[in-house]
Amino acid sequence: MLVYSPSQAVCCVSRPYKHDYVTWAREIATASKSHPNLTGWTVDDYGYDLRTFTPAYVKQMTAAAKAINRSLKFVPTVYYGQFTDAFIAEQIPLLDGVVFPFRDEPHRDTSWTWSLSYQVKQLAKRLPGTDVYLMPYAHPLSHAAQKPTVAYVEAVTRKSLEHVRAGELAGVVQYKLPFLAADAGWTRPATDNLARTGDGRLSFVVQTKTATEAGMSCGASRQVKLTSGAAKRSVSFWHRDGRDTGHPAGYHVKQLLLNGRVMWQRDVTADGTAWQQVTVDLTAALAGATSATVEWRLYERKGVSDYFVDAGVDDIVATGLQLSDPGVENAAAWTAGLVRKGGPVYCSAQVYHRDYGAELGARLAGLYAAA
Ligand SMILES: [Ca+2]
Ligand SMILES: [Ca+2]
Repeated sequence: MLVYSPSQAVCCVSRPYKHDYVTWAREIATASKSHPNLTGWTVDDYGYDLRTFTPAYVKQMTAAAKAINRSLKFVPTVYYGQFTDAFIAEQIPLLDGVVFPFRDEPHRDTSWTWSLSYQVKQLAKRLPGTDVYLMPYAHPLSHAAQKPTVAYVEAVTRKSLEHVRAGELAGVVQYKLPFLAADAGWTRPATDNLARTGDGRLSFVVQTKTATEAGMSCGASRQVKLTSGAAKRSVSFWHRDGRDTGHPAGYHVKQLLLNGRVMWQRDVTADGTAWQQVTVDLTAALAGATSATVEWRLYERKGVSDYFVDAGVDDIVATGLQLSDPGVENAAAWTAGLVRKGGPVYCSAQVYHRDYGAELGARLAGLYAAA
């Protein structure tokens, strides 16, 4: 059971006991006596409200609950950056565990999964003996550039279950997983599909109000085989972004690299805002080679402080090269080759699912059945 914290009052207040958490503790404990599936409760955004949740107050809360049901767990929600040494010393001994929402801190994003294992291992080391429940965002996270996709939630959940098996997490709690057709977010609007064709595209993002530095980048790289005897080798693809010549140039640059060398690049302010096709001839550069790495990348030529961009790539055609999933319809084919350098420049295969809840539910059920 989740109860909102005082700092969330602008949007949400849990009723009827509002911000009286001692009464919440007592009433949830009472309810748990007749509902054995109610085994614990959390306060959302707890780590932002430590002026309310002083050690003395938390002791009152847990004493009220434990007097009724000793086994009811209090596992408040704490973000990665809130696990300070002071929090660990003062708060952790009072708690039965924590819910840890994964959002790629110090950034804020629901497309990038590569920092998850590091953060889980850090917490396991710093909070020995504490039950940590990882919470993947299945519902859009405010101020994140992109909604979580099916492939994203599946990847976070799969990694989390591996950490459960390794004893580094106590469990996984899905944040607002749409479970029934009547739930918010069960389907996604067609306007969420930003692919040129089909449902998927590569996406390269710098979020609003996000600082970057020169040299940061994020790329989607793929190993390709060369078709033997081909007279010509090239890659053509479609690209688009929301910036045109009216916006400042010299910051975000779209690139195609071959074996780490830039073969093509365009500033996002060029080419308007419609899908454009380009063909890059790689014949000479690949003379004598049998395999190669191609990479689509967003590169920061200069750092920005608040300059949103979402650059898409779709409908790749490889000539004289073998590349699977050129239409970017299968996120898993691309995820292993994502490379982020230096900071909050994001890239991902964004594959839209109209029936988000049904598709995600089926994939998660498969993961939990195998766990
Ligand atoms: Ca596509
Ligand atoms: Ca443009």
